[in-house]
Amino acid sequence: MDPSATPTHCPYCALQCGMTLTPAPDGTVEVGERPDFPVNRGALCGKGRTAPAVLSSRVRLTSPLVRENGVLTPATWDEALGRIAEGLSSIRSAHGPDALGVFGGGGLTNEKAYSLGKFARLVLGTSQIDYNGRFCMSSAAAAGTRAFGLDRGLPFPLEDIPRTGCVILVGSNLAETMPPALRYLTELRDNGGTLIVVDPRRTRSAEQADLHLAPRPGTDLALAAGLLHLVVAEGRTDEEFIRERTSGWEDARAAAMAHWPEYVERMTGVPVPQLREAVRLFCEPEAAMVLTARGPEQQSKGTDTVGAWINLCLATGRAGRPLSGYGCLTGQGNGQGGREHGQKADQLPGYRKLTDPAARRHVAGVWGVDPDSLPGPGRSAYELLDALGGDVRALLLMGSNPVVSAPRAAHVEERLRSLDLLAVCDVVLSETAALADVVLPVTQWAEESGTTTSLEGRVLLRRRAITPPEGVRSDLEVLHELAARLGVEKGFPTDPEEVFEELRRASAGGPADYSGITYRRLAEENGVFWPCPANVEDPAAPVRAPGAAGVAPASGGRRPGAPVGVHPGTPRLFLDRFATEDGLARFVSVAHRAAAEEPDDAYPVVLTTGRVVAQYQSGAQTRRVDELNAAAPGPFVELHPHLARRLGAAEGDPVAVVSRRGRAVAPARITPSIRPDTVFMPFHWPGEGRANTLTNPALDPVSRMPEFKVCAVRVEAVATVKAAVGPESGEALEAGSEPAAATQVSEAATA
Ligand SMILES: Nc1nc2c(c(=O)[nH]1)N[C@H]1C(S)=C(S)[C@@H](COP(=O)(O)OP(=O)(O)OC[C@H]3O[C@@H](n4cnc5c(=O)[nH]c(N)nc54)[C@H](O)[C@@H]3O)O[C@H]1N2
Ligand SMILES: Nc1nc2c(c(=O)[nH]1)N[C@H]1C(S)=C(S)[C@@H](COP(=O)(O)OP(=O)(O)OC[C@H]3O[C@@H](n4cnc5c(=O)[nH]c(N)nc54)[C@H](O)[C@@H]3O)O[C@H]1N2
Ligand code: SF4
Ligand SMILES: [Mo]
Repeated sequence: MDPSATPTHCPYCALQCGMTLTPAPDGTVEVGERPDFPVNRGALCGKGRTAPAVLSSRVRLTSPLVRENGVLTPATWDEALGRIAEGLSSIRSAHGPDALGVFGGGGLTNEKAYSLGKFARLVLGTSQIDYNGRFCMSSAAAAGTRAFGLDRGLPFPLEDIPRTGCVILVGSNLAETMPPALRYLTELRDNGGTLIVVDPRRTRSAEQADLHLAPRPGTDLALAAGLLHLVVAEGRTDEEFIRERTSGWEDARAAAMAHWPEYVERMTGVPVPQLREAVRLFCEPEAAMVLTARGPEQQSKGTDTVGAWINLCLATGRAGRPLSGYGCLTGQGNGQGGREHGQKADQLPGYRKLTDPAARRHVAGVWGVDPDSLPGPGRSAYELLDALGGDVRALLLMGSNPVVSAPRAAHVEERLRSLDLLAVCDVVLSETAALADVVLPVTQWAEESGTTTSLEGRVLLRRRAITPPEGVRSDLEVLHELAARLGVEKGFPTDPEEVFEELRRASAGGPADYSGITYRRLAEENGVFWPCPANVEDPAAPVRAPGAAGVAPASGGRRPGAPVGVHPGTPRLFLDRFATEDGLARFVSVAHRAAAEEPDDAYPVVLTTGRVVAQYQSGAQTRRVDELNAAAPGPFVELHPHLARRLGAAEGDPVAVVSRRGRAVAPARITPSIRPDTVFMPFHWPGEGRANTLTNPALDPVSRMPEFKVCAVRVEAVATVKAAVGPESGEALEAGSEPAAATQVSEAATA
């Protein structure tokens, strides 16, 4: 490896591929391979390869901006920070601390997420903090906690996948969303294992499968319960496992038995012989796994749906055993760590509960405050966005672009505009930053150090590789400065390692215990899997951190050469016991229910949404990269040839998709790979093709996840719609409308 190359990790998804960065003489930064990092072994997708393009000051913000006479205008840091601090103070004086909102992101490092949560509760004193992870894997997290007593996306490393017998991949298009990870599925099949993909579309991932089940969106619960019915009917349950390692089977069994194969076929559209074949492939081998992603999770019954898939694993003894188990493929770069350290409405660092008196005492102790001064749980992400301009008057936003990515986005945009103060920290002028009163330009991945926790629960060190441009500051500096201006001089260090040292103490003894992890270790090892408590006496013995019930130790034992007393980290969870009080995994009793919005005469088609390989999330970063725009230039509506024929739409013709919340227009992409009753739109773009103008903010009752994956729409060829379309709810249709004053930015601002 070139000695000037810094080993680090990609800024984007949860795979956190290893890469190196080398500054070139012309000021650009070169990405190199890091074959020593086992997860991707040097492979990168196009987003990772081109990530340095977003470091260029041509596309990013390099000066703070404040709104003057309706226009965002360059300002000094002092003015911009002063404006935010004064705004926050005066709104708090007038309306109380809960009038101040904070919104974070799963892309933020552990250090930033931790500091943001601490800032909200300790400096602002507000309960009103949540983050975009609520839109991501919150249903799987809730279901995992309910069943296993602990949520870590994958309870085993990716390297276990090729060695199991069968994988059911539910609503993940991994071939596009984590391309280097496709290797694990290819190797599985090379080893004689089988792959079942559950997706309403025949995606690139589904093309790899031995069996592709294409249910109607929103019916995964019925599908999973139907498979469990067949498992029972065919006598394929693992009675010993059920008896010794689970509770709640009788009720779950009874609920599943109501899902007769023919009923399930009717609900899901998956033919009975395919259901039987899936059961055979899943049950015949020694070991098997179920992996879910956003397809089944982003539903108003996402938590119960994941619960139904977990039930299937438990009933067949495919959990808490080597090479078997249920896992969720977390999405954002720090989607896992971002949900552990306190930016979620109901959480304290270490994956502790904000309502648990012992957790409050511990964290308040680390922070040096009275536990009673910590506010209680606040609203979930969508509920918080919906409350803006009502009782929440100010919002500090870091690491998300809800104007594009939130459900019912036109309404969210209107709420953001109605705030007394919107302050956004970002690297680029995102669509949300463009609405702000104050924008702060911050450093990003390659310009600062910090840790992330990958989808495997592997804590990683991203290293600073280059010097940031003039004019930008880090998110940690922003929080430090704002805290000081609001009267809290101490407790917000700007050095990430110092923050991490405090995070270690705050997480000690919690479910996500990082206390045994140090920057030094992370620099020497290829990441450390949590839980990793400090001060273990015999690292080979099963370790139970106080409060973290039932966490099995790393199966590999002590790291060679590691000093005695250093915990090796925990690649595999639950092998001895689950993390519940009694050590047993809990079945849930769940039954099929309809989506919040089912098709009817006015809106006869189902819309589902998701991703394409070349764009990332709201596109704030990747839409600024030429190579990625060439590959994925804009939104589209994927529809089946039958539906296209009915509309009279040809490939590339603009089609309008209309829901009760609004209307979006994008070119038709006609393909037999989607169900005829369903259309698909990627959500990466703003403007008239914004998918989230249409989506339904109906929330899951447990996880508060919005129903991004199912809503009812009608689809019309644009030439014929002029007279016909109109929102039934009477809501303003803001898709594509250029908000006159608010998005104006003075020329100098982004130069
Ligand atoms: N290229 C790219 N990669 C990314 C991201 C990105 O934006 N772009 N984002 C990252 C993040 S944060 C995340 S969360 C992950 C998401 O990764 P994935 O979950 O793989 O991505 P999605 O495209 O949202 O959804 C996956 C699949 O769910 C299917 N689906 C839709 N409705 C249903 C349903 O009702 N049931 C089932 N079973 N399937 C359904 C869709 O057809 C789609 O193929 O990707 C990460 N990686
Ligand atoms: N219809 C539909 N909508 C969806 C989904 C879907 O499947 N369908 N998926 C949902 C999911 S899973 C997710 S995760 C969300 C994601 O959607 P968003 O929350 O909008 O995520 P990003 O586009 O990644 O936004 C991150 C923002 O933070 C900025 N940023 C990057 N790094 C930093 C940093 O270090 N500091 C600061 N301050 N800013 C930074 C980026 O420039 C960008 O503007 O979208 C959700 N929305
Ligand atoms: S798969 Fe994810 S982590 Fe890997 S290079 Fe692509 S975006 Fe980056
Ligand atoms: Mo996500």
